[in-house]
Amino acid sequence: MSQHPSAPSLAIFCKVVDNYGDIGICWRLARQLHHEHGVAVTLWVDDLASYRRICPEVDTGPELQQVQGVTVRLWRGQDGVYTPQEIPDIVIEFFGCELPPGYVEAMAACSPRPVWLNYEGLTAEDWVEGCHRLPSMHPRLRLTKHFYFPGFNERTGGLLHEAGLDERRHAFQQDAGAVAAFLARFGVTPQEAAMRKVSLFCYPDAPVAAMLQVWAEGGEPVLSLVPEGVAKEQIEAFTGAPAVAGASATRGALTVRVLPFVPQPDYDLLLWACDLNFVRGEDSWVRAQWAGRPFVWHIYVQDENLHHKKLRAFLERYAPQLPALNRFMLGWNGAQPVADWKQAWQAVLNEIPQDVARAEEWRREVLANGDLVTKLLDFVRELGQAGQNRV
Ligand code: TRH
Repeated sequence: MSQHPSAPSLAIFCKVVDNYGDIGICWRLARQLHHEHGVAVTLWVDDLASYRRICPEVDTGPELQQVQGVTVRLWRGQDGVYTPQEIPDIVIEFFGCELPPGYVEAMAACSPRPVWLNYEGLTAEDWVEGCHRLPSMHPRLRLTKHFYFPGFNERTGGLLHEAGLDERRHAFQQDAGAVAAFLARFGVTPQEAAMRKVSLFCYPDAPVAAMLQVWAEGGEPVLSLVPEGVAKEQIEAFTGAPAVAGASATRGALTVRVLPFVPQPDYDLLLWACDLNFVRGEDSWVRAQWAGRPFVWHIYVQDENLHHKKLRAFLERYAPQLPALNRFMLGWNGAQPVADWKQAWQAVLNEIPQDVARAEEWRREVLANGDLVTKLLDFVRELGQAGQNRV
């Protein structure tokens, strides 16, 4: 979609703290705002190399470039002088990354002032409902920032979900040839494609070695597809070779294949192609929820085991009727001991039909509240109508 004449301009500031989730989410947000709503988006990113891994069109050199209609600017740091003319109608700071002070000064000098949102991390905890859309006054300047919390129900900001996603997913999953051709790109043979396919994306502390052993000793053939760099030591112990893209090994019933880190749209295809997905962090977790397949979430570790609370909050919503998946996810995250991984996995397998049904039901439930970008733009319009801001 080209830019609509009345569409607002918007900037997203993204600090790539660690891993790929932050830029992964900001890039999705930017694309959808531009492609579906015609918003003129500028994405400020401090780490173009990480961005390039999920979007190979990105050039790691220039200060300024256009990527799929989005203006991408290298965010060099907190210094810099900005003028009010440079400030768009809407400014989104991702995950409390601090905007450059000069930029904030320029925002305050605008008349009318821009809408300023802090896009927060996703959690299923109840407290989010009380904090979503709350204002926070700047201590010194005439500026108000509002908190925007993504979430799973109508009292939160929704989840990123682009138009036509489900149609594309269904078409792909129903086209065995397309699935086989996609997997063949990674060396997956037709025989392997007929096995139970499990993608494996997790943090280093996941009990991967135990799982590999269960699959290898199990009664059914399993193909595990592992992005390069994930569970490196455990994968190398299994394959007996460096865990670089293209490496593979079979032991017992298990074949492991190490995949290259693929561009973001291909990661969706991987989730759609597999029967079960191990995902992590925030963005792959959400994408697994749109894949219509059972998933096991590995949550990012937080101090004082706060992440276990977040995991339980999600499981209470998602899996109250799925005891095996519930127990397995708690065990995978170290939130509950697992006496016997073989038994825990078998219980999940026995529950697969219910897990698949729940995956579809959940997707419908969550999307009934609208998608995040539409809700975010509605909120921006409300703020504009309240007379405090532009738009
Ligand atoms: O990379 P992550 O661990 O990101 C995390 C989370 O965002 C977490 O909230 C944050 O606090 C922490 O980083 C610092 O996992 P996540 O969120 O799943 O992001 C991975 C991104 O990488 C996602 O956009 C999907 C993408 N991806 C690809 O594009 N290709 C691939 O091959 C793979 C494996 C992932």
